[in-house]
Amino acid sequence: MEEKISGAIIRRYFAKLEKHLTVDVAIVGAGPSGLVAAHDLARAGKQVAVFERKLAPGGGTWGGGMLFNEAVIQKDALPVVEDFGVSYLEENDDLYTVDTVELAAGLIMGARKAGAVIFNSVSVEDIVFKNDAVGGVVIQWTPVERLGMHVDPIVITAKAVLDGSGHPSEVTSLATKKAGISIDTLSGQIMGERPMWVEEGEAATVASTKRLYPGLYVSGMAANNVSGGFRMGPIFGGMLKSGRKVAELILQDLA
Ligand code: 48F
Repeated sequence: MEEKISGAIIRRYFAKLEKHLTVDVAIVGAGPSGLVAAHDLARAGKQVAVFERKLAPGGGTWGGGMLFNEAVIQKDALPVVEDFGVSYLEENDDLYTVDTVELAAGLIMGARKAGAVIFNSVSVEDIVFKNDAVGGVVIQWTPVERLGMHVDPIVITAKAVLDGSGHPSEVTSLATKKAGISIDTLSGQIMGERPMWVEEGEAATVASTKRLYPGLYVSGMAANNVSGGFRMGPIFGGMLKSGRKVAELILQDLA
């Protein structure tokens, strides 16, 4: 019995990993924008792998505002929430609340059930940059990264890479620093997140969701950081709509 359990885990995991060594879309970060994008892309028939540094996917969803596990969404983001079967309550002024545990669990389940595969505890430490385009991600176990062990990573190739890494926009940072490219922002470089201004930040999150360079896309707080948008705190409509928008952009480009 002991051997059967270990064998089943190893066989299934490595079959899953091998099947995703080359994908249509590699998504870095299982926050709300990355999970919505993963869901929409997988639902449209694309092969999608999500790489999440932490053990638990969900990014900044779980904690609501200051660990009060409720978040606010706007009316125009309700269709996304409904797509995932997450329940909500009406507050006022076209604002609604969601239980963030249900939101995180719902987004993770929705992405999985649509066919996206999530590799948790796996960090993206570099990009593939070939023929003047971003062509994949370089991955490593998070514990190896955290312990600073001298171990070479492995590579996932992809037609499109989505930077859904949140505030630090790690993938775009790698692309500008290591590949030395100029991206689609006013300065051609990462502009840096600005302080809190909810309405502006929410609008900028969606407006800044874009293709930055051939093969490289950005969503969520990473999009805000890259384009110099304001932050917005525990309101999630912009994140959900950003995930939906970037999936549409990638689908158009891969068509
Ligand atoms: O930040 P995060 O939740 O992504 P998001 O979709 O949503 C932002 C909101 O949660 C919240 C907000 C603004 O106030 O509404 O902040 O932009 O999740 C990003 C995920 O990416 C993972 C990280 O652990 C987190 O779960 N991540 C970051 N860098 C890497 C990574 C990396 N190099 N490799 C793998 N995962």
